[in-house]
Amino acid sequence: MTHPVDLQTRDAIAVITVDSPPVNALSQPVRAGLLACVRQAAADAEVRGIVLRCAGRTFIAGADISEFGKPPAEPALTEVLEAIEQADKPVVAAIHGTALGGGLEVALCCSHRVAASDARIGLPEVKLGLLPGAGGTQRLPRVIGVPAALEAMLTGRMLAAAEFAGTPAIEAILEGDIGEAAVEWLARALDAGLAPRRLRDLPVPGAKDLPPDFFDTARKRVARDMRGQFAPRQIIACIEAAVTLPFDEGLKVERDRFIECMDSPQSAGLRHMFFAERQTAKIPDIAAETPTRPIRAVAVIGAGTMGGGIAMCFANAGLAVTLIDTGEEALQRGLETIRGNYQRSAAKGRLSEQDVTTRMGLIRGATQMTGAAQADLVIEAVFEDMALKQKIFRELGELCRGDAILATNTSTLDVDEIAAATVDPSRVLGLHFFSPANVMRLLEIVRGRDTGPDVLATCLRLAKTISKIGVVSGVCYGFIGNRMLEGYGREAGLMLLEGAAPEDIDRVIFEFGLPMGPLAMGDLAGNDVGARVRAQRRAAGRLPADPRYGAVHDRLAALGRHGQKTGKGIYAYAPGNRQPQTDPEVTALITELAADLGVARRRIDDREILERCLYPLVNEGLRILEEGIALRASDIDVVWVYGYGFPAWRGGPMHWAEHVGLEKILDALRHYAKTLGNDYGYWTPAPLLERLVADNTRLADYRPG
Ligand code: 3H9
Repeated sequence: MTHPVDLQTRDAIAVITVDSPPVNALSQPVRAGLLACVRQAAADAEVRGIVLRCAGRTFIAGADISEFGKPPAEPALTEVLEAIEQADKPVVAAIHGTALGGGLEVALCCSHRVAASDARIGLPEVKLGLLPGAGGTQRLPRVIGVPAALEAMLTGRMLAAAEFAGTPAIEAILEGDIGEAAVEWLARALDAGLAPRRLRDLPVPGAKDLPPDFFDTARKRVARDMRGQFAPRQIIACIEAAVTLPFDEGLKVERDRFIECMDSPQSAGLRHMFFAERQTAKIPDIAAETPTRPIRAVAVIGAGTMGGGIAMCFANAGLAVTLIDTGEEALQRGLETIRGNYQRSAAKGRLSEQDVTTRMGLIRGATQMTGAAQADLVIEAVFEDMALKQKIFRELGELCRGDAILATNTSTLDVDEIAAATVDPSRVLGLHFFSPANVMRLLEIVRGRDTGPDVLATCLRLAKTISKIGVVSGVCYGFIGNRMLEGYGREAGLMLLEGAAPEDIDRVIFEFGLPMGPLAMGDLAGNDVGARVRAQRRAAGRLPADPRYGAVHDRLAALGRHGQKTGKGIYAYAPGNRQPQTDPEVTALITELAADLGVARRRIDDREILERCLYPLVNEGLRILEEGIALRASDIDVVWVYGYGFPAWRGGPMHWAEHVGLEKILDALRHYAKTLGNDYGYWTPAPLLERLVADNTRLADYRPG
């Protein structure tokens, strides 16, 4: 196709077709084509009405996001919209697939809209740190009312077009080919005297009946639920303008606020994440057409919290799962926990009783490993013990079908060592789920030395099937995410000894945008867990010989202060209350420990807290990148946003680092090496950081050799 927009006229109806795969985004050629075709059809005296349709899988899915941040190219979308809205004959948008963002805004400028029964509409700009900038904030409230429009724009959620059938939003739901059906609908409507109608001329329904504090309440809600985000507040302001100002003035408010959003670092971060998420499945040495193995039946070994959560992921996607635990009691407990989780979701209205029955019906329990014999994929989720895992893999290698994929959910052990227990290590890899496995979107897919390309490709596809974002990691201790967590946790502990209050460390990280700080997170995960891992690593000679390393948390664990589960950790917790309370006992304990270790205490300001928590994390990310453990910086960002709650609007730690400035980070590492000492290499810059700064190269452009 040379032109992405085509015009054909038949029986006095002009059909304009946008054909710009994959999603008919409003790129410059599409805008130019639309403008030319609309003008031509509008000026043609023979044409009674116009149908605007799209070829391929969807109606226009929005502005072309890859053009954002570049110099604007003519024609502007507003010019196209004006031509559509000002046509003196009816223009019908024929919607199939998803009409999103600028795509829906185009449809709202048409005089009428019809849709296929499964079509969806939405204004998802907020997910890109933007607001609908082509009239959506002014037109949508005029057709679906203020509360529904506000909800749609703040959540960015897609709505079923059928929900609005028979309203000015969607005049009719049509069966069959939507383009053909729309032409017939328009011909009949024209015969019945259909005239163009502009949504801009409609009043905002129910505007007078809104409670006086409607917008203030919305502002309070976004301050709480969308903490730190810029675009939601701007969206509210625009909708308020739709209610209080004439249409054209409202449009002007929208334009100004849209530009502010577009220029914000938050939108840059979220746009980066949009493409980052879609990059993760692209593996340079694995062709897109690599054959994948069918996965219909899955076996999960270990019915603990992790195994149960993993089983739920597959049942939720409609796959049969065998949950295996050699202890009958543990198995029954695991199955009951799963049922309880589903029932809680049903009680909240998120699942129907039928869903609960269907999903539980897909999960079968077994106490023998032979339960895995027919599985296409087996995931081992027993506790972190190399000998135990090797034994399981040896057994699986013998009893499973030759083409079955064998995966370990280990978060710390060497996947290659586990794979070596089987005859065919090419079918082994790591599938590292994050807790709670049925909720967290991240799946680290650990590629072993011998993992087969089709095995990897199958698991990347599978991640999509179970609604996860799969990120490929090489083999190393902690893989991408937990390896980077190490320095973050280490510095939090050291700063406690040096004089920072726990609540200050957690506040700084919370204010930065993470859901909680490192100390509150430790209390949630259990300080005993970390202490056990440290003890093992220390025994294996894998920890720095630094007596301060993990000292505070080891002491807490030794005192039984395991965190929320024991009511005491770094903080104290009142029974039944997760709100952390400062505990003077802990303050005394830390002060005493610091004295024992000879650590001088001082005041540590917020800036130092932030830098010491996050710069080591970034520095480790650069090592991970240089070693080829991560394929690209943006994969690391995806891991941290979806696995650890790093704010998406900061674009993940690596994008954020670039925003801060790599040179500034390098200077800070050198500064801390000097002021805090660098006996254990904590502040040694990653060689890649030094090179990128010396060569003035962007991290986003770096690919491991
Ligand atoms: C906007 O409209 C602003 C206006 O209000 C104001 C302007 C003045 N642009 O997701 P998929 C690519 S803001 C460029 O895997 P699916 C995507 O990168 C926009 N590219 O498919 C991928 O490329 P690749 C508001 C886009 O079937 C390929 O298409 N609209 C765009 O799972 C397939 O994408 C949105 O935010 C785009 N707009 O889901 C909608 N969209 O193959 C964003 C997609 O090279 N898009 N691509 O990796 C979506 O939500 C999903 O893509 C969609 C399809 C649901 C449409």
